[in-house]
Amino acid sequence: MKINHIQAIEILDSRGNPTVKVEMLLEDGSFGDFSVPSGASTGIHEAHELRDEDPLRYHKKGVLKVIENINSIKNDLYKRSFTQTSLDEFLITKDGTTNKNNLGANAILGISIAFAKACSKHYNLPLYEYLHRLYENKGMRSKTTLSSHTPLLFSNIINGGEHADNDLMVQECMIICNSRNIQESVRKTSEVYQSLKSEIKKKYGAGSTGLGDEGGFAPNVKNVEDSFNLITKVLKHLNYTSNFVFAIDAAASEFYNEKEKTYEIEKGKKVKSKELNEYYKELISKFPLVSIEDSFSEDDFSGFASFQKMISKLSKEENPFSNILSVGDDLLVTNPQRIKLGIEKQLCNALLLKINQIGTLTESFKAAKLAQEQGWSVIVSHRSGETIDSFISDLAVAIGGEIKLGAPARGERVAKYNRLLEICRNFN
Ligand code: 2PG
Ligand code: MG
Repeated sequence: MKINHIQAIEILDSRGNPTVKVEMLLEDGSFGDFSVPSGASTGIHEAHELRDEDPLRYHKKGVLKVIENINSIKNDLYKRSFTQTSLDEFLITKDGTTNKNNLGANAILGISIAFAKACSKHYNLPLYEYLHRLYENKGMRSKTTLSSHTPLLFSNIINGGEHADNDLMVQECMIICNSRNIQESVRKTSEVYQSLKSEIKKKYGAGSTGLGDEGGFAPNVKNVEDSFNLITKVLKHLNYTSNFVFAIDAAASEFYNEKEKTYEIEKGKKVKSKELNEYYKELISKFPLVSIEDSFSEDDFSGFASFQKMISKLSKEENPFSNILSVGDDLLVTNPQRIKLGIEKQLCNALLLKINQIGTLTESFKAAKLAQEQGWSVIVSHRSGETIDSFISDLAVAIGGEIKLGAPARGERVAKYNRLLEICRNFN
């Protein structure tokens, strides 16, 4: 496939910070674009997100250098024909560093995903179908092999940590609707979200229903128990107790004190690794909690290993669910090398897949494959700084993964829910 035209522009993300949007035209006129998301609780091993560092623009967050870098390789890109793999390899080689320091992972990802979208147009396939065939190495022109997988929704409805201005140290309190019927899961999740608003107002008073970065509420809850008690009450009221289970993203790197080797799990309450493990064990026994992401700090391998051991040893009474997910986000950073390490050292049993942590579609596919071959779940994820781009919804369907997509509110989050409603409408 030959690229005829590329244009990159600086736009705003959902936090009002600049990010880059890449638009691309192929030789036959097929068009693709992608707006790159951005994290707040980023892992230290993520690929490099390039920023201008110019104090006079956007508080140093401008992305004009990213645009310059894209422009500087445009002519080379126009010269030859590419597949997704050869394009991504070209970009990786052109950058020449292991963490995409030179061009910037944001520059590379913009081109990589805009190309994938344009190719889906070229083959006249829905994006998820195109991605599915690419992932499974199936022919593009063969008879349809429509993938009919509806992801489970990991919906972050109470925000804390780096995403909210409250005292909750754990970053995300999520609910997962256990239905794979998309109309049902979106509706029930939305109903819980709306009822939760009333419940928060009742308990915490006026001014308590403000939102965090991912559209979830950010009331002044002290801890996960407070959050889960609120949600439990709402579920009971709606008669949805059997329709939902819970998940958290501890994002524990953010409350880890390296020097002291302690975790500040609640404001002012610091615990050692062993106690943190006990804390999680207690939460699992008290609530239908089936998934814990980044339970320990990104390089605290012994913490992760002990957590993995703990969940695999839980008795039926302690855990009525067959399998608790230990999800690696900052731990694995969608990087095949880190995933291999995670497998070898048995650090977790699920991958959070964020395309901008690694920077190309090819490497993201490699990460997902590695995890799935291991029998791990793969949860495709948004970032806290998003745009209305809904690529991750197509991606989750294409690879047969689940999806983490924030609350069912605010344009940039709703875009992903709505895209799933479109894609999966005929699946059930
Ligand atoms: C996370 C993400 C998304 P951020 O930690 O999983 O929820 O947050 O994009 O800020 O890293
Ligand atoms: Mg996370």
